[in-house]
Amino acid sequence: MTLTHEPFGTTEWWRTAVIYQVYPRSFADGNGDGIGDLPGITARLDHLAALGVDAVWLSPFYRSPQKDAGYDVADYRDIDPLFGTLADADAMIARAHDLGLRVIVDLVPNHTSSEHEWFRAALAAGPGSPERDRYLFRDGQGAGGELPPNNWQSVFGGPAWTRIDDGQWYLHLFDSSQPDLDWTNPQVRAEFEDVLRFWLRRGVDGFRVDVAHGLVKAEGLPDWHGTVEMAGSTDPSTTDPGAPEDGQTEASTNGPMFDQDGVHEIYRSWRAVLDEFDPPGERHTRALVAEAWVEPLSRLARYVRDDEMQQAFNFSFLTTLWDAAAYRATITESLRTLDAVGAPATWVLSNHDVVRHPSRLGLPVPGTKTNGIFAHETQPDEALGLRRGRAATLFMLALPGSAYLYQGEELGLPEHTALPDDVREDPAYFRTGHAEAGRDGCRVPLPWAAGEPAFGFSPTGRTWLPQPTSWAPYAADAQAGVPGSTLELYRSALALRREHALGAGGLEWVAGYSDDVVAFRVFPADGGAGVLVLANLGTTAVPLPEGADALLASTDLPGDETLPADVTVWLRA
Ligand code: TEU
Ligand code: CA
Repeated sequence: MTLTHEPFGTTEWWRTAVIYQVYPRSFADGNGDGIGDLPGITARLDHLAALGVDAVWLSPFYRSPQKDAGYDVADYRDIDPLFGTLADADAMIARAHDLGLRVIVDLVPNHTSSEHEWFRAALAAGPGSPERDRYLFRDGQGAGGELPPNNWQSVFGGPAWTRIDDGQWYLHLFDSSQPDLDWTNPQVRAEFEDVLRFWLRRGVDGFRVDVAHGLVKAEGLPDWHGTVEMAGSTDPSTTDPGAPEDGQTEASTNGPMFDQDGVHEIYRSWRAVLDEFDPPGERHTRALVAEAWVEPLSRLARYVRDDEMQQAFNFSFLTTLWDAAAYRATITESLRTLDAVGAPATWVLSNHDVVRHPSRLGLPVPGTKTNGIFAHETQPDEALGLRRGRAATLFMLALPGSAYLYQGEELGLPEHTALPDDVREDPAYFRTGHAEAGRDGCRVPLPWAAGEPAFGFSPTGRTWLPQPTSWAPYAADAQAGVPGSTLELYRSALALRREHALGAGGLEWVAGYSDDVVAFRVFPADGGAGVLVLANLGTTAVPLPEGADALLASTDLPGDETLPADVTVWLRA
């Protein structure tokens, strides 16, 4: 047995929190226009309290032309009319706090919308102006400047530069409607510190920082011959055959536009801003969470040093393939590198940018294909994927640290893999020339009530993306109180996690099981025995320990003292 991680005990809330991601346009529609909104969220927050999560993170609800579903912000201090008003945001935050839920909002500092007043002013003011210096405008190459300033590609496909009428080009790592800011400009730094204070004054408990690894670009914007893409690359057919066998793939995130040392100074200054809001005698009550697709984990750990952010999403865990040895390696490495800087590990399987994990795990090579699935491609096995998805979630929720859930995963929702192409909205689908399906399939409005129009998402039955007709059995009201349903599995797991203080626990690997079994014991700081977790990622059943006392299993156990394939069990240790 190897002790991998000492218990932390319970200190700051974010060290152990289960954080539920709300994607506002698809959570619940209050006014019937087919798009989710803040009143819809507020009305359904009791579902999250009953689920047993500690906090919610909301994807952007700011004023935006919605070219990238709100990750293109035109005004960081206002709510888009699609989602409601500032008063609706205040009411949502107050209701969440009444229910004991903390609130994390999304901050998008790498780029603004092209409709932001700064970008409009930059276009109007012309080359060489201070207005242009808040963004990355450059002259082109070639005799007439007709070639882009460098060879960078957008993460969504196509060139990362767009030329404007007076001949200059501007950089956009994402869509052309998302011009990158120049973070060497002090005005940009001051503006975002002020935006942080604006939301802290409204009572938010933290920020999820979008593209946290992208703000600073290498001096001189040098050419680069690597590839950038959404969610890294986990499809073995497109990865380097010499890539390590631990399930981690060659980083696609190490170019001159990502993970530059200069970003850390920015986060130190933000940490100081958040600290202004700590009540006397308390420390780090507000949290910063890095969305940084950075590998290896030792580079990611730099974002969560004590004077920077509190957490970083663990995308190495999300992209680990369905393989016990790969999971052991990722979990060990995550705990080791994050312990070294005093930060909690985080765990995540799904979000609004990747194919939902039950669908990924139902593919012939389980865990691949993060970037969308078309109807004409190999389809996931829905039942097998759900069985594995539940098993994956159950071992994730036992791990020490903080875990993220993406809305709808508590219902076991699959990806919508049969969306007609003419309803797609993700710019990644368009900018890759339709080569990638993109992210719409994980963003379909939630089913709340099996018998109602739009499965209860909207009072009028309208939905901005169509829901599969097969979703009735996934509706929240069809699962609530039903033993064995995915919703009840999540509720039970979260209740037991709290009861046994698993998030604050230590972890040791347990020997004596087949290599295909992820076997570990998690134990509380107070020295209690804790919980033995066994996840069978192999193809045949394995014997359970003698006298095993099951607290919870991801699928009903057969009762013959075995753990079937693709099932996780929590046993009293
Ligand atoms: O996604 C960030 C993102 O796509 C990159 O981190 C990328 O995967 C990586 O750098 C590739 O190496 C965020 C949001 O989650 C997403 O919804 C937005 O579309 C995007 O930023 C732009 O704001
Ligand atoms: Ca609405």
